[in-house]
Amino acid sequence: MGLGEALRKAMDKIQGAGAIDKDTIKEVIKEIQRALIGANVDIATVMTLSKKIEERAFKPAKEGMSQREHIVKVTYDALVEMLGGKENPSEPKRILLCGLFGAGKTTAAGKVGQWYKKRGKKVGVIAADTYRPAAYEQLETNAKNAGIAFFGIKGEKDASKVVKAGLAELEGNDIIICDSAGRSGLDDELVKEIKGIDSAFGADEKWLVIGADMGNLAKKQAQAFHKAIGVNGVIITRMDGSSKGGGALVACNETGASVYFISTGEKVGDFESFDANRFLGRIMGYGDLEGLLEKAKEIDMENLSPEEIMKGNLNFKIFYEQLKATKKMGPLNKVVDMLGLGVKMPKEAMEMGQEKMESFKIIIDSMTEQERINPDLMNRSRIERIAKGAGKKDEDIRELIKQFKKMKKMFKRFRGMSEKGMKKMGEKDLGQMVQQMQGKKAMKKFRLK
Ligand SMILES: Nc1nc2c(ncn2[C@@H]2O[C@H](COP(=O)(O)OP(=O)(O)OP(=O)(O)O)[C@@H](O)[C@H]2O)c(=O)[nH]1
Ligand SMILES: [Mg+2]
Repeated sequence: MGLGEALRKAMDKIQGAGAIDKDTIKEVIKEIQRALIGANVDIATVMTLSKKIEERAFKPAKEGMSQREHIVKVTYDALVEMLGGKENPSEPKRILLCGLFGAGKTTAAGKVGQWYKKRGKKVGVIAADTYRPAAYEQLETNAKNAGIAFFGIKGEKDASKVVKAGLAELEGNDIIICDSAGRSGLDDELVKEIKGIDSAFGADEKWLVIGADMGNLAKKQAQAFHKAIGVNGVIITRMDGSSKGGGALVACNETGASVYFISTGEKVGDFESFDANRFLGRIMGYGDLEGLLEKAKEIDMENLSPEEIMKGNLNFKIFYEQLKATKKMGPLNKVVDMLGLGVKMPKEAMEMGQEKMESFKIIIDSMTEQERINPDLMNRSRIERIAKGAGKKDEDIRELIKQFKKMKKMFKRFRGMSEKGMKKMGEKDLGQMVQQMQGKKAMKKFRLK
């Protein structure tokens, strides 16, 4: 059982409990402890967290929040605090990557490069690992895959020399990343080498690359690197292949060196900026609820009736509001994905252009109120009448009806999921979720039965 599943099980206990009393809390905390220890989180940290949850759990819930919701929130917040995470710098100039053998530095060099490149930066990498024989070629390939500039001097053994030449060659890039050699341990030789590279390179960011499989040992390593060369950020790699990732994350957070990125595979795109909320939400199977709610805050769906939608009573009025909302939220598929529901939106509805939306609006305006509320009334003569009134072709009306039916079908499927999947999410039903999206109710991370 992975960390996410184990934590979810603990949360489910709160939902399943008849009454919320001291025993329930104790049991939940025990489950959480088991989950964290299983992920190699250090015991002392687990105990601190347990205490924190216990202390906060019995404080009165905020207005509008049930005791259950309060406890879930308290637990979730404590977990987020424990995981830490800080936004990675948006304007780094020179990033030096360091770490032990096989940590994933050379791979990360390409990943970091692509990450910033995608955000409009011009990026180059320097191959300052003059230790491993094929390091030059490996980084060259990674740079190519990432679409960033590369510099190295084949056969050169003096890393500082390479760095100096690289800085001159890559001048004009917004960001320069420097790969360095690893060793089996942080010995004097490695410290000396990294210091040498750094004095030639002048890093404003020194990031330690560390494998998730280190688990809570990551703490010692991060501390040692920090003491020796002054690390200010961490990249945790191989999050895809180790159950100890949680432990590594927590350990790094404790050293005060923020985890900026996590690497989740060998490909250059398997890389994400680390955010505790998102991470936790995802591993626990809640989808990126926080991210969704953030987006939803900006949305105004005044006329949308979630209950009606969920009953399957989707009509043209609601349909139009829904389209408008979809438009504001960005691709709805992404939204659905964030919720972890695994449902696909009809492509046409997601990619609908502004023009088409306007056209739909005009058509819906030309309907009678009855037609808007009861789409089943639609027949040939009505279609012809609406088309005339709206100054559109019959096909346009038929297309709207087609889109409408697709959306209706999708909501039906949502409803089916609300009975299974949403329970897992801790949501009472999708209707409530839509209400949350509307911002009508207080934004809560989870809604419980
Ligand atoms: N599954 C998985 N593999 C990874 C990840 N990051 C790196 N790797 C693999 O780990 C191995 C070592 O990665 P490198 O980037 O060469 O590590 P390094 O720190 O540069 O190693 P040295 O230069 O020898 O110190 C490679 O086979 C990578 O493909 C990751 O996030 N997930
Ligand atoms: Mg390397």
